[in-house]
Amino acid sequence: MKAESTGNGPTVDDCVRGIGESDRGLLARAITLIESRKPEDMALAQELLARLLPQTGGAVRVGITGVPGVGKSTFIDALGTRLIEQGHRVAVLAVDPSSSISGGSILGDKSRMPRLASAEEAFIRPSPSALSLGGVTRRTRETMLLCEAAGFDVILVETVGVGQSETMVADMVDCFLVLVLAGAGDELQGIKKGIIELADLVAVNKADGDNLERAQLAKRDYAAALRYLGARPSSWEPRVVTVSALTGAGLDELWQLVEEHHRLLADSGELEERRRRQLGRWMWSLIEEKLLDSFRDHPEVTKRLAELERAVAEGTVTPTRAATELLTAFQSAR
Ligand SMILES: Nc1nc2c(ncn2[C@@H]2O[C@H](COP(=O)(O)OP(=O)(O)OP(=O)(O)O)[C@@H](O)[C@H]2O)c(=O)[nH]1
Ligand SMILES: [Mg+2]
Repeated sequence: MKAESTGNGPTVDDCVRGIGESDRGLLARAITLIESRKPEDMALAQELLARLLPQTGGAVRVGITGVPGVGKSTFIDALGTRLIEQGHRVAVLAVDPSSSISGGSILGDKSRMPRLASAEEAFIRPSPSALSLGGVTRRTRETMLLCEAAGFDVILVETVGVGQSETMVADMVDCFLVLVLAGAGDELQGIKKGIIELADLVAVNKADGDNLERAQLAKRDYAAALRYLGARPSSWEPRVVTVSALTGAGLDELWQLVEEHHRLLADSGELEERRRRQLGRWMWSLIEEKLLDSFRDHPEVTKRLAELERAVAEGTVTPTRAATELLTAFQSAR
């Protein structure tokens, strides 16, 4: 892709126009540009984003997490299909830091979302393969903005509990939904890892058939756990519901809660405040990432790093001394 029409790719102008017209092909190519690691592409991507920024921010942004097998793909397919029937346009994005290791994304897998994948009003984008979680989340945030500019009014961001991915997703959405199962173990899932503390909504999935009663009991347990966690800095009280992604039971009620949450936050000014804080943290995480990259790539650092790491592990050099030496080498040779 070129800024001017010197090559065969669409120009930034083409992308701005195409995305404004909800051209899915151009949206996909613009996302590819966002995901590129080539410096010239990155510059074009930033130019494109700057041009589109006034058209962004209009969607309800929902993060969805849950352990493998909880039913995320089934849930997103069922919920997304309903939303489309109600006239929404739904974009599904994924944050999967493991995709860079496995080489392919396990999330945003279109074959597990058959109805949504074939719908004109839906757009599914798997997790970008990038080296770091920071890289994956930056690209997902920017992709979210492109989707909003293309007129998608619901953005669903899916993630699994790998490392910090849940925290990162909670920090890019308006509403964070945790899917859980009834009685999989004694522990309430997500409590120990602090994920439930991030939740605006908890949905006990697979509340169908023989499992219905257990799901209702689990709902009570989670509601009690949320009360136990106490007050948060928000006027919204987190809620627990039971759903069945398979039968569709509870999905309408759940979406009503998402909308209620959004209205409440918008009316109280918390939504704007939340998004502003997210942008500030995002900027800082980019700074940290870039600084760390240039530190690691610095010749003086790479020369000494392995040896100092070994010495620290063996206890012959203190971590403080090693860190100081590396930072001094980094700063002095610029
Ligand atoms: N009974 C029942 N089964 C469900 C429900 N939702 C999902 N399942 C089944 O649970 C299994 C896992 O569902 P997925 O949607 O693939 O789960 P996932 O969370 O996306 O899993 P990963 O992509 O591996 O993280 C599938 O066999 C689904 O058919 C539900 O509400 N009720
Ligand atoms: Mg899945």
